[in-house]
Amino acid sequence: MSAPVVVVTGPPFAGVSALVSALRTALPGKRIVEHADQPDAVVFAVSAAAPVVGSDLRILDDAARRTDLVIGVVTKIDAHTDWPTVASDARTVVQKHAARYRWMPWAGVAAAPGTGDQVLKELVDLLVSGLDSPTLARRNRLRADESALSDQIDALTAPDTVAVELHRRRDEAVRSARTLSAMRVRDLRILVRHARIDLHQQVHRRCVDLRAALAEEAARWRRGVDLGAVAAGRADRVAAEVDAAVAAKVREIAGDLGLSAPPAPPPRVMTDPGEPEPSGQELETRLMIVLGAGFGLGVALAAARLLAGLAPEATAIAAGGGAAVGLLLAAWVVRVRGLLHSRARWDRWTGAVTNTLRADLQALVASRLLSAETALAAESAAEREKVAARTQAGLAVIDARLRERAIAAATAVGPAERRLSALRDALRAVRAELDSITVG
Ligand SMILES: Nc1nc2c(ncn2[C@@H]2O[C@H](COP(=O)(O)OP(=O)(O)O)[C@@H](O)[C@H]2O)c(=O)[nH]1
Ligand SMILES: [Mg+2]
Repeated sequence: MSAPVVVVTGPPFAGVSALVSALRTALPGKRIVEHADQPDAVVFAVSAAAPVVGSDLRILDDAARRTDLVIGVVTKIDAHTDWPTVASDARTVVQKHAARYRWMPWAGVAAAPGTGDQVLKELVDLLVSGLDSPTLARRNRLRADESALSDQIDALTAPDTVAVELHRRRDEAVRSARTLSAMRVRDLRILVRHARIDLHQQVHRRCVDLRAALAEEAARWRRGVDLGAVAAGRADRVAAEVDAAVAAKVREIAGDLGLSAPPAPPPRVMTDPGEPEPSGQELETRLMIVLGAGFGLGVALAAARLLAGLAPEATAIAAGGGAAVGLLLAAWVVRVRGLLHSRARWDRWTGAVTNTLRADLQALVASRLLSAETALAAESAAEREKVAARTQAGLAVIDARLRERAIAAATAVGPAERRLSALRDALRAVRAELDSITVG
């Protein structure tokens, strides 16, 4: 007869390897291993330093699938004086986990103590008497049957994983279609709002620059220069730049949303700023001439007196020279005054030109963005409809497969139920037999 096989198992660092080598020395007639398919006994080791957790219980279940004799062990009791508490907690957790562990014995061991003697006797005694039991072979066989029957019942009652996966894919398709459509609408609105702010700032900046440039031109204006034409040329250029900026923004928004840019509407007709106000001020001009003449006369008299003083014999020439100087100065004063007046007029006019242009460009930005938003929203809605149609088609395929599975499951339900109840009867019988042996 071959040597009985004892598996020692437990969570990492529980002290399994140390316990295996200690048991090999203590029980030379047995095969002590860490893994075996069908052991005669299982030692489940947990460290006195750590409570039992869910993953530890899975290790125990796996090891004891075909073995009824399972002994619980708390290791390293030399280093942890509170080990009885740990042992009692471990026992409670394991008992709660499965009814079959109700009668499982527990012992404390110190297989490789840091200080002091090895403590192994209680475990060795439990193993020896357990392995000697005449009913062990039968109990282990029944335990293997119990596990096999439970596996078959689990397989029959397990949820249909394909159907679960199909349901998951269905939910995801619906969710992503919904998110996509909500995102598109929100993104379009946000992008247009940002574009509007940016373009209004551009209009403001360009108009401020234009105003400054035209004010400079007006300050330098000379007779004969057509500042009206210069201002019109520059305003056209600014309008063309803003128009191009709006078109670029619309293309950018469309690109961001994966839509095609709507065609640009025909260029907007700009408001004609009109001619500068007529110089008009007749009264002022006349007043200027009178004042200029008075000033000239004063200068003429003063100059004549000065010249007469210098050359008393040539009074007539002095009077003539004085009159000429007076006349020249009077003409110059009137002319300069006229020039300054015209420059001020041009300056006011260029201010009005820029204000009109600004209002026009702001209206252009607003109307172009509004029509772009409308066109893009329509295209996006069409796109969403296409996506929705594709999603619907995908859902129809999934639903058809789900229906197929449901029908197949419904037709198989009779035989499956019969098989399940037979398996459950068999399991009950195996457990009853196990109980009778344990109790008896
Ligand atoms: N104090 C003490 N330490 C132990 C005992 N048994 C094992 N150890 C220590 O616990 C650690 C893990 O031991 P090991 O046998 O390798 O655990 P395994 O990972 O379960 O195989 C090692 O550092 C051992 O020295 C013991 O009885 N007493
Ligand atoms: Mg080890």
